[in-house]
Amino acid sequence: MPADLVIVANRLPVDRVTQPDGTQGWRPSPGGLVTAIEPVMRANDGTWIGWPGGPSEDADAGDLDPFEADGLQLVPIGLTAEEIELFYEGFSNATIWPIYHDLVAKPEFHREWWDSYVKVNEKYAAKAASVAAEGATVWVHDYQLQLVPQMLRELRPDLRIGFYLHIPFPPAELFQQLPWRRQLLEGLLGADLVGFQLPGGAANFVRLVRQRVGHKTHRDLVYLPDGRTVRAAAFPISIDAAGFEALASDEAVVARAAEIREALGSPRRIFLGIDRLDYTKGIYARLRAYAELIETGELDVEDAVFVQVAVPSREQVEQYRILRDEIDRLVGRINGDLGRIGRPAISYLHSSYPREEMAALYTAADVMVVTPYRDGMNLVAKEYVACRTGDDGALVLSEFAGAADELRQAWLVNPYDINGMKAALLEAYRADGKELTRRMKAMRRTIKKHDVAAWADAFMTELADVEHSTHAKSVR
Ligand code: GDG
Repeated sequence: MPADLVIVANRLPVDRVTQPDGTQGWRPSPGGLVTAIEPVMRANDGTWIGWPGGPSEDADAGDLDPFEADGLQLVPIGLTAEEIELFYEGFSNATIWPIYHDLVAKPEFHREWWDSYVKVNEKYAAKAASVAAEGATVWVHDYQLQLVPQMLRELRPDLRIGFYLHIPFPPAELFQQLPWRRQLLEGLLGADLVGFQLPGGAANFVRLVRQRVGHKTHRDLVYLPDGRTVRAAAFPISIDAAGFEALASDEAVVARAAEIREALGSPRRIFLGIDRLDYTKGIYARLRAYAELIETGELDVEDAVFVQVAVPSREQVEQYRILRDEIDRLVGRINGDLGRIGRPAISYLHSSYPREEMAALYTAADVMVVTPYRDGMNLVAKEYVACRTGDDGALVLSEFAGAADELRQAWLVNPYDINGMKAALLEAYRADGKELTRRMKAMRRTIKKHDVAAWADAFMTELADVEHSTHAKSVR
């Protein structure tokens, strides 16, 4: 059944799981992208192409058939163990990810990783070409699939192609380290519309295209020699604000929030961090800053506790294993040195949770601490705000998260500045009710207005218009 809307993303919105009886089943998978796209898919009866997780014996054997899960049309792409290692863990997560996040970790460059990236991108493009109806709209997502727009355009010039990057797009100074910089730019230029989280990312892209590929550009437009125009613009992603608010108002969630506070020993203040266990998220420095406040007596373990949820992520990538060990050691040391019986300084959870539990944690937390070194947006910060139905609670937010552009009333911090973070944590801890309400009310207004539906609408509307304006331009 050819589809009029095709979403192409690295992952499907479900994970493949082997059930106790040995049969294969599917389970919804969490994550920023899934949270954001699912409503768009449902509203447009779309088809979603992606990898279901786990290795396939022979990825070309067509062992994976399209299926329907929870009312969504899903088309799985199989990846072999080797492709997972080279394309996914390698090029996507150990080359692109660190370069696009300010070199927070050192990127590795390997030609065989790149070769696999090209091959796997071809696979996604071929699949998209085979399921898209004549003249359909295809929306390609994220850094794992930057070559797909161009590959797909070659196969299917009739399609309208959009691309959205969920992570930052780096300045030229960093991007040009990539041995394959030109191919990546040309891959993205296959799209009619390239979307970024922030205007800065779009500007970086346009500047690089001008410098490295030599195309003419004007503001957010790139003029290609074949007469096509590509638009690069910012579409800050958001959350289902009403959905989170409803969840946070649910009786069971409210009761669970009270239970969490009690289980923590009913402290006066609960600090909370929720992140994928990723070196970009600044978990280590944040916990150190908090521990120093306890050491100096500015905070007391009898009054306050820091709950840090670290969601397991990319566990096969070496830098992620190292990070996990470092944080394990740090938490052990902090609690060993500063905790008392039944009163740890940090309550550390290396696990993922259902949405209801996330909402209960957001509801229980007095100070939400989100301090990435670099983050495309950060949905956790927005989810916290959405859950604060009483207009209370403090958000401490890194200036380097995309969310800081909108959530101006947060306590904004430089995550590299430990003393600055300590000061902000204390201020947030000590803030009076009036101050909290003033800030939270303003932030809640922002996210209610700019929710995920508005984000998707803006992108889809722009994508629908782009061809039109392209035509108008080339005719003129
Ligand atoms: C990338 C960009 C950008 C997390 N753990 C659980 C869980 N989650 C959900 C959160 C939130 C999402 O996953 C995480 O999104 P973030 O934005 O915080 O971070 P990334 O995963 O790095 O996402 C980021 C995003 O894409 C979207 O464009 O904002 O900058 O890096 O929604 O709630 N959900 C559940 N259980 C968990 O344990 N149910």
